Amino acid sequence: MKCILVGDQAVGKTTLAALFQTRKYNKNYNPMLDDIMKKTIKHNSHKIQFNLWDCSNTNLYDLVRPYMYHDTDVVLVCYSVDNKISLNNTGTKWIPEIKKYLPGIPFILVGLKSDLQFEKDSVTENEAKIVAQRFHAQTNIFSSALNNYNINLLFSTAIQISLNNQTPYTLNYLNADQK
Ligand SMILES: Nc1nc2c(ncn2[C@@H]2O[C@H](COP(=O)(O)OP(=O)(O)OP(=O)(O)O)[C@@H](O)[C@H]2O)c(=O)[nH]1
Ligand SMILES: [Mg+2]
Repeated sequence: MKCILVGDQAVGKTTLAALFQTRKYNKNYNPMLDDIMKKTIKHNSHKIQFNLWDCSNTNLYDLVRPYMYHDTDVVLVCYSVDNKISLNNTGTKWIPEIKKYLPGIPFILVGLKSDLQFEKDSVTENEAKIVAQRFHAQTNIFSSALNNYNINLLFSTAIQISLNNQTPYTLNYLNADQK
């Protein structure tokens, strides 16, 4: 099962990925590190590997990034709640890019750093909802790695969407692997 993180620079993707892997907030995490975080989850008594890919946003990577998209089951399109431009860029850059390279693949619109949602000029839940509806996101979730807010909800939703998006063949294969 493959889930990718995309979104503007510094919105908190790597911090989220690190939290997913280690279950604790690490503000010293190396922000340059692109990585694949792996976790085995149980589904109906079968083990499934959930792979979270942290796709770098560096412009240099614009040409190579699409190669990382292959075989994705679900996308987390991220922006930072304290940065309206990053929300705007989901609609102008990130969602069009995944619709181009991953047509029909479901995505969640994710507002990271939700601990900053009451700061001046931050994104409101209503603004996020409008973007999510306009671009047909499966859902939209505010979360904070700092406060560990909605992190479980975010990944359990992503896993559920991935499962629904698996072809029967893949699921059979995974189940057979356990025997
Ligand atoms: N307040 C707050 N800050 C956060 C949170 N998550 C990450 N940050 C901070 O935001 C900054 C950027 O985080 P990264 O995880 O490196 O962001 P990124 O999206 O991976 O950035 P690039 O790899 O450059 O695209 C760091 O200083 C983090 O400590 C959060 O939930 N709340
Ligand atoms: Mg990063």
